[in-house]
Amino acid sequence: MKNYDHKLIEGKWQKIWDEEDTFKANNDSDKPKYYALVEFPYPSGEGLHVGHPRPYTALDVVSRKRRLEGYNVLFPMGWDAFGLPTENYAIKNKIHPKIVTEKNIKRFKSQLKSIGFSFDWSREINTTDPNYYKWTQWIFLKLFDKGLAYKEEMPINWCPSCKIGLANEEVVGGHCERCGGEVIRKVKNQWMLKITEYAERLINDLDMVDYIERVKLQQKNWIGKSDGAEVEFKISKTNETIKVFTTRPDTIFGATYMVLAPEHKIIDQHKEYIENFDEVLAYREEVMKKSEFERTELSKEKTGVELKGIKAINPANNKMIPIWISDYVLITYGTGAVMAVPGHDERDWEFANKFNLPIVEVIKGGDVTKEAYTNTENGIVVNSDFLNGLTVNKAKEEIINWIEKNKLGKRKINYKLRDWVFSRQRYWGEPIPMIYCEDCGWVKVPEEELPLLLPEVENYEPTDNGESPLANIPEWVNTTCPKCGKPAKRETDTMPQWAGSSWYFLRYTDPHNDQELASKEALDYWMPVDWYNGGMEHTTLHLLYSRFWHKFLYDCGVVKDPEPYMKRTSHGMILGNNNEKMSKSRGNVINPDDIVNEYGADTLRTYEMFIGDFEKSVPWSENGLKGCRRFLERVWKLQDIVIDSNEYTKALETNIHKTIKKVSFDYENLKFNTAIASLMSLLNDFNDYGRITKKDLETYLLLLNPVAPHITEEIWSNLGIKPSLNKSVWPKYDEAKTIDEIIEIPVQINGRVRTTINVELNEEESSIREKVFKNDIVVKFIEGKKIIKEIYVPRKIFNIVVK
Ligand code: ANZ
Ligand code: ZN
Repeated sequence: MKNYDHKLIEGKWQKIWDEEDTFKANNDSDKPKYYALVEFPYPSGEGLHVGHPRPYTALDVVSRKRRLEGYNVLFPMGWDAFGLPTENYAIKNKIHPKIVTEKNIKRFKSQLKSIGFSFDWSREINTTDPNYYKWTQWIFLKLFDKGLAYKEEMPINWCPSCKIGLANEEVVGGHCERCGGEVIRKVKNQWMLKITEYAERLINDLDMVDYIERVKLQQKNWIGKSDGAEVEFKISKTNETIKVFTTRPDTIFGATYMVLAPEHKIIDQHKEYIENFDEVLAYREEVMKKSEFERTELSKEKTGVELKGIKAINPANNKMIPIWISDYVLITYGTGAVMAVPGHDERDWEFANKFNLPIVEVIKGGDVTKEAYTNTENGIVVNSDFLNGLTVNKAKEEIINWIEKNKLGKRKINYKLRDWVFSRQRYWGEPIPMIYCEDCGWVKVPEEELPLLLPEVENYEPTDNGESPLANIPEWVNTTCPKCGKPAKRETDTMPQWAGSSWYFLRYTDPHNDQELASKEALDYWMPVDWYNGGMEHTTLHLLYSRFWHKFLYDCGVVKDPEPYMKRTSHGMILGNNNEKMSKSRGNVINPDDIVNEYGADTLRTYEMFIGDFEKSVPWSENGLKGCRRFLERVWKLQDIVIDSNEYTKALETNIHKTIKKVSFDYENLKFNTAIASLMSLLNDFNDYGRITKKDLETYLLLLNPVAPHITEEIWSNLGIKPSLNKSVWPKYDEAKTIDEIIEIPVQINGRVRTTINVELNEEESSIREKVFKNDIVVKFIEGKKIIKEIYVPRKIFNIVVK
């Protein structure tokens, strides 16, 4: 047999698959459907790195297996191509982002093709294609129609020296990524999407889907549901009340002061009563420079200013308590005000300790002079008038009823989730199809005018006052109101990076449709996605945003299911060989092109699946890669010992059936590494045996094919089997034949056989020992005695000596 020439083989099969449309998904098929989805990449200038193929290979394995199992499989690929890096590159090099994107996509595509993924390339999509973003804009208009898109003043990150609004990822430790200057928060009118309206459904419907538990938890934590109450505190001198949100109304008698977010409206509304208003303003100014993350860091030294001249009245005991402002209270959560209970809240305790505010114990069990007593689940209430003696849970119910009866507030559920800021003052994004008219307010661009094309500009930099570069094109900005015909102005903000990826999985079902985002039939047939795999970094935002849009489209009757993805898994990263994240600056990036060239796509694929636990991050190793290449060379050499027989090799029958079972199971359960290990072990068995029947080799090739598709197709065709491997059928195993021969082993205690146990012919000693000591009769005979000796004579007898 000639040598294993990966270049020749891989080029040949990739061409055949292309020409024969082998992986084309059919929208009209009698077969059951299967929709496998991987996150589409952002086509960066750096090209693919070896981290990309890991998830793609995993679902390629699943897709190829499903096709052999008789499914009509949709496994698509596309480009999430709007976004900052391309825009920044365009600014720097004065090249249109469209040209940059085209070039990057071309590179990515040829790289992906060289790895032999079974994508249906006829369904390739690109979020920057007007035929695609027409529908992104269309969904936005639907959201606007339903009152789910609105404009509101929101703070953005602003670099005063670059005069530019920055995305969160451009702010590094509070500083501008470009110039290093301090970034401040600047308030701007922005488009917002009301994702909060879907918060409850986004939690509850997680019960319908099969996501790994950790991902469900991340979704829930991100939404952050809190059960509690809103309570009104009167403010002295004014006729005003301030509402606080608390999850612990049972501790209200311990509320010894109040803390407001420095941005709280009441401060400016009643500045005439605040004696130290200047000090308050100065503090506020300092705070505005900090990110929310910095503000709420637990370990941080507490700061704050008392509002001198006014007090709040605790409605439970009518005591006057001081009002403070501090950065640890956020304006964006709850009501922007808290009743501080230093006895039982850590941050309140630290604050009270620093500023000498009174600390009152209202739950028994800790020592509140030393630290906040927070672990109060089973605590009993004290120092709290009519709540005394109640458990925390009872007290909560009791006090909420009392608050509601006395019209001091109400039961309230709060979510951490905020509405989604859907505006960016940037060029390389979908134009928001809205027009502002002095008379009519915000008016939609008429649907029949979509797509609203991104116009050509000279310069991609945002303007000096932080508007998008679109604001610099008067002939684009100035238009007429679609409602009344008067002069009006277009919105110049564009959509955020997340927009295009919030519905892309729907477009794949019918990517060339120019009448609808996809036909009802196509959506009904393919959706929901059966299996979606993507990065851990996307298990919060992208997953949440796309679930939200899908639920919205469900409410509009566009899709038939409330959830888009039936199953969601996540992969670990591939690290540099020094265990660090691969990055250009660390100089440890491995380019898959080099690997494909030198070792072959099949070796790369096998290694990426064999490298370790799919869900964990693992370092790249050249030796591991070489080991996989040697394995494939040995697979290739099986052709030297093949005998022309349509029978199984009787002596290896159990091993073969066991391997079919294990590989079939492992491919479905993210255990690609152990599947490959068992294929390596079966290969050894054939080599030890000295020959392999054609029948067994066929089975072997089918099992290995999803991981190493080129070499297996080639050997298959060398064997002269018709039709080609990819039109064949996934092997079945016979359960009875997966079980090793069972033998009976006598168990002897102090020289007398007391019982027998059944074990497999090749069962490990440790497992046999376990069985022996679980046996009822053995347990009875050794009870209360000391084991002096145990000897196992393999396949003969198990001896125990006790005293
Ligand atoms: C009194 C109290 C006593 C509280 C106690 C906690 C423990 P989660 O669970 O995250 O919803 N809080 C309310 N609004 C806030 C804001 N805008 N910024 C910072 N903190 C805020 O937390 C709710 C609790 O966080 C609320 O319950 C409030 O403090 C605080 F022993 O009220 B609590
Ligand atoms: Zn008008």
